[in-house]
Amino acid sequence: MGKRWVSLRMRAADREGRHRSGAERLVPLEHSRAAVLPLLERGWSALGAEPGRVFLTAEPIPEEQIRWVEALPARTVCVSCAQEGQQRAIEMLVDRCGVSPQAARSAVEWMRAGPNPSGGNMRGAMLLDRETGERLEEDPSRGVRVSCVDLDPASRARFDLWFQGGFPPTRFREAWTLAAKVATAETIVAELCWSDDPHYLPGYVASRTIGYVRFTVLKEAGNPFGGRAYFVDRSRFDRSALVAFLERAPVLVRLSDPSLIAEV
Ligand code: PML
Repeated sequence: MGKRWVSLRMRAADREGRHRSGAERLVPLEHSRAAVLPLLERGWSALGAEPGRVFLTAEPIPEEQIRWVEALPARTVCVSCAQEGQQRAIEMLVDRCGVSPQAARSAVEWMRAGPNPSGGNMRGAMLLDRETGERLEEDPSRGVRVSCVDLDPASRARFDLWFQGGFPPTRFREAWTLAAKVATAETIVAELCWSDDPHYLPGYVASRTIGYVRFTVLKEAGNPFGGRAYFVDRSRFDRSALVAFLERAPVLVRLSDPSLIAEV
């Protein structure tokens, strides 16, 4: 029998059930106790003084089910303001990833105004037709939440050694890890993301072809809206298969060569 792994998921929600924070880990069973505490603390700190709940789920995963994928090469592009960052992100989606200008602009508009059609942010990502920009999620107020993914422990150690605990922030590591899983979904041609944290301004465009390209500023300071848009090739799109892969297929990301992250 192979090694035993555990998928850990944390979700914090306010009293009305509105999403406040979420995080994922996929760790060897023997690391699972140590991994739970930071998730719990993160959930509580996202709620602050607000009443709410933190949900923690732990699910055993047999090693045979885990798919290994290579980490994406990552680099940072410096821009001076959100307008420049968004313009350059749109150009990258259009010129390098096969997304139409209309679909790229539509994603930016949704993310600036709050991607949830009922107002505000979503727990998961939007699925957008790469040609028309049409929303393709079954429930557009929930979106699709990528789960069951992590950097494998040896790669995590390599990553930490490379950056020696300094830059870049944890947010980069987590987003870049999720993006590696997303990029292996064949029907997704690209991703656009920035945080819903009003004070965290960087964001990225990612795909199999360009890797993970961070922009130092992709949203206006103080804007509480953000999220993720996955651009989908409609001709090959099977929603249930894609959602099953993103939400449930266990994936470990391997960083074989730290020079992939040398330009972050
Ligand atoms: C998020 O908060 O989930 C989005 C994080 C975007 C990370 C951008 C980066 O620093 O690379």
